[in-house]
Amino acid sequence: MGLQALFSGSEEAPDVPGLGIIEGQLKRFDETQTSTAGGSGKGRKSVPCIGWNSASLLPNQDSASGPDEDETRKSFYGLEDWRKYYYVHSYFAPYSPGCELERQGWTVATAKYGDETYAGAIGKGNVFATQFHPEKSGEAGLRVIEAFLEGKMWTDGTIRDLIPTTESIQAQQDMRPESSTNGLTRRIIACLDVRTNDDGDLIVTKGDQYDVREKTTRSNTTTTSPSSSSSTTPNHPAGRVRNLGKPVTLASKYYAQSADEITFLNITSFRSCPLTDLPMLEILRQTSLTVFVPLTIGGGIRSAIDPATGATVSALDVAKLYFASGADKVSIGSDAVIAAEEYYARGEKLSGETAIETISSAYGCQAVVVSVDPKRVFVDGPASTTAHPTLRTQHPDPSTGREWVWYQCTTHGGRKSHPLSVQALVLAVERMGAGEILLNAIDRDGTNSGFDLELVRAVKEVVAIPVIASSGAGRPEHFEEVFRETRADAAVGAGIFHRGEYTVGDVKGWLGAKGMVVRRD
Ligand code: 1PR
Repeated sequence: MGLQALFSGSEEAPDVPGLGIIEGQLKRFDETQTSTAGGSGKGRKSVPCIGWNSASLLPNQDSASGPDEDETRKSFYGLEDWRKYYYVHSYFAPYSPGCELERQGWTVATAKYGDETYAGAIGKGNVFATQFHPEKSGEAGLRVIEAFLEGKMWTDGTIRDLIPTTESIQAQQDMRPESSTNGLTRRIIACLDVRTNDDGDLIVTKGDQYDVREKTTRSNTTTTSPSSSSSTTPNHPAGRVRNLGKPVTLASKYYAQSADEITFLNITSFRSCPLTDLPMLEILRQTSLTVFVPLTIGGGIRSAIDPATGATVSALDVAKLYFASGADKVSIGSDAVIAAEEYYARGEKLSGETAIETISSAYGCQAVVVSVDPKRVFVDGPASTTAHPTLRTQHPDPSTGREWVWYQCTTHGGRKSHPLSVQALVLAVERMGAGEILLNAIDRDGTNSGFDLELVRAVKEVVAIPVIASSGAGRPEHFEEVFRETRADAAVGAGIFHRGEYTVGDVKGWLGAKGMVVRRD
C-alpha cells in the first residue's frame, strides 16, 4: 500500500488525518535547498521529486548506525541496494537512525533527495509499504511485487537474483555519488510523436523542425527516410508522413533498452476531438501490459465537444480516460498556452477551472506535464525592443547577425505563434499546478545538433518544478552536455532512437562512462 497513508498526518493537508498506524508527520521537500548541478552554478532542488532513486538498507552515509551486518546481506522484499526505483512525490516521511519508525519496529529502506533522507519502503509483520512505485520501476519493481506476493520479507543471499551479475557490478560502479542530481539518476525519456499517416494507420513519426513529411526532389519521389515503407505521394507534393514504426512496438523496444519513461504525443490532436481518438487509448492499454515505467500521453488534453453526443466533455474527463488506460501523466500543450494568456489577462489570478488546475487537483501535480513548443525570435537588442525577456545568444541569426532572442510560445505544431514568452508560460502553469515541463525547441527539433542549452537554462531559472530538455539530441554526447551545462532534470531522445542510430543503452553507457549516474535494468 501507499506508505504515506500509514502516518498520522502530513503538511500536505494538515486537517486530514492519516491512518495513524505510524506516529509522525510527513514533510514537504525543501525546494530552497541548492544543488551544484550542471556546472551552471547553484540552483534550487526540483519539487516534486521525480525520478529514480535507491531504496537501501545500507547504513546511511551520515549515520553512525544501521541495520546489523546480517540484514545487509539479505534482500528486504526483493529490494537491492544497487537497483533504482521510480519515485514521484513532494512530501516524504523523514528518516534518521533510531527514529520513531524504527522504535516501532519497522524495517526501513531509505532514499535521499539532496540532504533530506526519507523512508523509501517500510515493512513490519505482513505490512509492506513503499514510497516509490514498484509497478513503474521496471524489472526491479517487479521483483519487489513478486517478493511481496510470495510473502518473502527476507530472502537470503543464495537466491539467483542476489548473485552479482556483470550488470549489477557495472551499476555499482556507476553509483559514484553525483551531488548535482540530488540523488536521482540521469533520466532518459524516449518520446514518440504519433499521428495517422496518409493511409489511416497510427504510426510514430518524426519531423525536422516539426515538419513530419518526407522531403521530395520531385513531387512524387521520396528521398529522405530510408525507413519509410512508402515511396510515392500523389496527393502530397510535400511528401508522405514519415513512418518510423509502430507505437507499441517501439515503446516495448525502448523499455527493453532501459528507457526511464515513455512519452506518446498525439501530434495532430488539434484536428479531432479527443474522444474519437480511441486508438491512442488502445496504444496505452497495450503498452502498459508490457512496459513498466511511467507513461505520459499528450495531445488533445482539453475540454471538447463529443461529436457522438454533442455534450461538452471536460479536460478532466478526457484525462481520466487516459489514466484509466494506463497513463501516469498527461501532457498539455496548446491548452496551457491559452490558460496562461487568460491568467495574465485576469491580472495573474487563478480561475480554478483550467485543465491544469482541475487535473492537478484531482490527480496531483506530478500527473500534469506541460509541453512547450517555443521558437527563437531575434530582436535588435535587449529589453528596449520587446516586452519579453531576452538573452544574448551564442548562436546569432545567420542571415542578419542579430544576437538577441526571446523564446516565443507556439501552438498547433508550431504553426500558431502567441505573444507569450516561454518564461511567462512556465511561471503561470507552475502556479496553476503543473508538475513538470516538457521543454521542446522548434529550432532544434530533428536537427541532431544538440539541445538548446540557453533555453533550458532560461526556464530552469524561473521554475522549481522539474524540466525535461527535449529536441536536438543526435549523439550521446548531447545528453552529457545538457546534463553538464544545465540543470535539466531529464532529457528526451526521439529521432536518435527511432532511426536506430543509438539505443537508450548506448546513451546511458556514455553517461555512465562520464561519471553520471544512470539506471541500468
Ligand atoms: O497541443 O495539447 O494537443 O499537444 C500536442 C502535442 O504535440 C504537443 O506536446 C506538441 O509538442 C506536439 N507536437 C505538435 N506538432 C508536432 C510536430 O512535430 N509537428 N511534436 C509536435 C513535438 C517534439 C518532441 C520531439 C522532440 C525531440 N515534438 O516530441 O520528440 O522535439 O525530437 P528530436 O530528439 O528528434 O530532435 P496539444
